[in-house]
Formats: sequence, C-alpha cells, structure tokens
Amino acid sequence: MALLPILRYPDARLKKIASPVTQFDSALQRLARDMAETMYAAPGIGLAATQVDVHKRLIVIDTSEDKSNLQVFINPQIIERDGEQVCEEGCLSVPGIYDKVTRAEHVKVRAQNVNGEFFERDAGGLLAVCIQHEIDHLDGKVFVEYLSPLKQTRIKSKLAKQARITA
Ligand code: K1U
Ligand code: ZN
Repeated sequence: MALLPILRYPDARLKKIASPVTQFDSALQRLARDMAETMYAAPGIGLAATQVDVHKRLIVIDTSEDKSNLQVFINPQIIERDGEQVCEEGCLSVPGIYDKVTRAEHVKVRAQNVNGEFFERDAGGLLAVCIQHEIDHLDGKVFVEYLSPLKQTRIKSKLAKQARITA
C-alpha cells in the first residue's frame, strides 16, 4: 500500500474532467486501496482520484466515526436528488479552509464496485454532502468555487502564503 501525494488548490490539474473507468483490474483495486489509505492518513472522510492526479472516475468515502465503513464508488452518477442542506465543508486539497456550501439533502447514486458490478445507494446528511463534493472533484470543481470571488481570492493568497512558509 502507498500514501499518494494530494494536489493543492489552485493546482490546474484539479480542473481536469475525469474519464470513466473501463478496466476493472488489479491496478484499479490497488488504486482504490491506496486512495483509502491516503484518505485515512490525511485524515479525511473522502477522496477523489482527481486529488491524487489520477483522472479516472473513482471516489472513496468513509464518514463513520471509527473508519469501519469504507465505500468505493466507481463511475458514480447522481440519479435522484431532493431537498437542501447547508454544511460546513473542508477539502484535503484546500487545507485549513472551511466554509458553508448549500447542497442537496438526499441523493440516490448509481455506481460500480471494483468488480464492475452496478449498485445504487440512497444517502442523506453528511454522506450526501461528501458524495456531491467528491463527484464535483471528478468534474474539475473544488468547493471554494461555490464561495464569493472575494473569498476565493483571499483563500488563494492564504494558501500561497502557507506554501511560501513551508517551502
Ligand atoms: O474531498 C476531500 O478533500 C475530502 C474532504 C471531504 C469533505 C469533508 C467535509 C464536507 C464535505 C466533504 C475531507 O475529508 S476534509 C477533512 C474532514 O472533513 C475531516 C477530517 C477529519 C475528521 C473528520 C472530518
Ligand atoms: Zn475536496
């Protein structure tokens, strides 16, 4: 297993649109395992392949308290959504920044598992938020893009300052 480096906003590679997964092979299983290990180590509750510079439609999520419920979604698609919730979001690609985003309260997702089998899952609350946040990554979108242009500029300069300090 390996820990993968996570791209930092505003890296242009976070804007790439991920391609559908077509090969359900051992390399895909290894990628899913490495992404899970990277997410748990960060620590985080989700990770999209885009964030580790792999532009395939694969996300991992575990919103449990005790890291006991790893969920892998390949080629995820939201097929139903309803309601509205406002949640404070963070992002491993935007360290130290948290802000409120409005998203659907419930979603139904259709996806494939690592063997290519299709499944559907209903999600609400934090899991629904996390699924929407991670699918946004696959579509080249980072949560700060929901914030005002002024906030986005402030976040970019804060992260640039952090990068200069740690360089
Ligand atoms: O996509 C990511 O960068 C992961 C992100 C997922 C997420 C969090 C909150 C709302 C929406 C999506 C994170 O995991 S940020 C870190 C975080 O939320 C967390 C870290 C440790 C314990 C609990 C939560
Ligand atoms: Zn994120």
